[in-house]
Amino acid sequence: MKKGILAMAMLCFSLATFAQDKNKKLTMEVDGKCEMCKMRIEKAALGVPGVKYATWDIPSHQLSLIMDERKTNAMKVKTAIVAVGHDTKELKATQESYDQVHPCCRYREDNSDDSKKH
Ligand SMILES: [Cu+2]
Repeated sequence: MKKGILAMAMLCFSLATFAQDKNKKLTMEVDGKCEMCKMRIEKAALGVPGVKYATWDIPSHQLSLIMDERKTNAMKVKTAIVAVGHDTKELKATQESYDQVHPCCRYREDNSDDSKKH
């Protein structure tokens, strides 16, 4: 009985270790428009302790990350990104944070009438 519990504990431990990759690669969708958004998004992502690499692709809106899962997780990165005003799929920026982005970066107004802006 005791051996069984020990084996289970060891199995759980090894699974947990396996699940926590120190160089975990992942991509997530982040809304944005331009080079300025790219810099803002990457800076926010890299500002999260444990994030080693972050690059955001303008046309695809994909943020590619390499992170130490023992130190951080996708949710923390998303929280940092919405804090600077960029929406992710699961988490949206508050109106307040969104209002802080540069007017040319107002990605939410993409579908509005362009003729009014120019
Ligand atoms: Cu921008």
